[in-house]
Amino acid sequence: DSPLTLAAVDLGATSGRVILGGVADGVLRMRHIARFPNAPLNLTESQSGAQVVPTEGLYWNIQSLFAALTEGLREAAAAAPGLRSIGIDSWAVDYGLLRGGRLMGLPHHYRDGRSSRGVELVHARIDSAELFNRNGLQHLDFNTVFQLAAEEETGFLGLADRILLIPDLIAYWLTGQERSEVTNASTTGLLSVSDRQWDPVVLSRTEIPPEVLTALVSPGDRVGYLTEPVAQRLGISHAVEVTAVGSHDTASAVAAVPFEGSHGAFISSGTWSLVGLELDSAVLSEDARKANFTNEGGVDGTVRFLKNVSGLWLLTESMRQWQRDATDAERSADLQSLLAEAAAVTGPIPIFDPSDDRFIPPGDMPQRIVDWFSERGIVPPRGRPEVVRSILESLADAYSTTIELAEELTNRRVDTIHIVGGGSQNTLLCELTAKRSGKRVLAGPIEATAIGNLLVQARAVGDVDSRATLNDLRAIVARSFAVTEYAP
Ligand code: LFR
Repeated sequence: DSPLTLAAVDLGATSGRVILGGVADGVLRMRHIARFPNAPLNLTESQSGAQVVPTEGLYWNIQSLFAALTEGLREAAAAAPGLRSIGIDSWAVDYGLLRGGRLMGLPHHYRDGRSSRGVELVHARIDSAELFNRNGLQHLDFNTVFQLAAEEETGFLGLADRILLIPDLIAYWLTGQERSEVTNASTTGLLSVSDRQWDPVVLSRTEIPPEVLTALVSPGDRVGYLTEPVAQRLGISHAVEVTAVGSHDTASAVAAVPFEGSHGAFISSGTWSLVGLELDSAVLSEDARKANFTNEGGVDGTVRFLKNVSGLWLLTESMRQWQRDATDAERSADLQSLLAEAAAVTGPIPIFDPSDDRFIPPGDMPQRIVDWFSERGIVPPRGRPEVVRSILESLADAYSTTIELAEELTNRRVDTIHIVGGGSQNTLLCELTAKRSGKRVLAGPIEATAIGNLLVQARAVGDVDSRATLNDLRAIVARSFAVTEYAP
């Protein structure tokens, strides 16, 4: 029985969780402590009529998230008297603006529409080819650099003296220390892909004052200890540190992919599907830029060469719409039975591009999918099971073409696709991926993000040898969790 000495706080776009973990005899054990919803605030929806108000927009309810995660940590501390370390990860790119140590307002949600204005402003100062050469990132309207440009125009950025990405903001509230964890910082667009330091050229061209950014830390570094008042609130009377992990959830998830050799690709499948390869160095070719591949920073200096393909968001957002439309009798219809019906659909199913920009904002996904087909003169799927089937076929198709592209762009051969995260539980999605790609799929672990978070902490505090490589950590994953194989 291994003592549970580590806590992972993992915040996803639809829910957050606190999980305890401990490594003994080369095996990771985990205990789920708390799970809580993450419901964004749509302040536009709550306004009446067409009146435009300054608060319009989509935001994260950061206060309620912080309350829920600290309550989870209090329960974790009670269940694990030997708790030594806490690691925090979340989705990427979003941030809080602070002045004098105080948060200036709710952090915007990356699905808020304002960033397209920021794209225009940034591209007027630095074109997309030069930006890619400097930061290695795929173009996504919501990359922090574009969000900040939109913020600058409203005068908000000028009032701030600090920018902290979501996990860094939480670490600051827990420890009083302001730091920027490097894997997540690599998604801002402000970090140089060559040395992974804040890029002075991008900063000056976009007129972001360097003083608003904080010192970088790497996964495994100590951020600080819980402050006295926080420790008291959590019922802790000994020193507990916050350890930097791959604070970008995808960095932690990929750290926990149990690759078997050098021919594996990953799909981190949740709200998004992050599809690609782990490399030692960035690919900055013109072909990679045109294909809109990204080079994100990973744990231990690795590079995640990937594309954001949409994900289970299409499914959850469709379910939300169907709930809104449903009569009382239908309201109980659950995802599991719908997936079973989708699996039973026979005959040809049309597929769409799940990465079309129209699917980014919240709203009526089934209608947008129908529109996508109608605009092209293609007969759309009819009825809910067919729509679900079309979503999953489209994702599987996008997975398969993205991996082929990655093979071409890197001149590597992939024989196995690892699917981790919530999507690895979706049997139909895994089967379709194997079928469409013609490659073996290994599904699991589901909680890859929390696992990657915990293993980096385990190495940092010495529960695992401090010289352990990423491969050694992955061997722990393979020993601790089963995977399900799907043949092509
Ligand atoms: C996945 C993820 C992706 C990022 C998107 C927005 O949860 O972190 O990697 O592109 O969310 O932050």
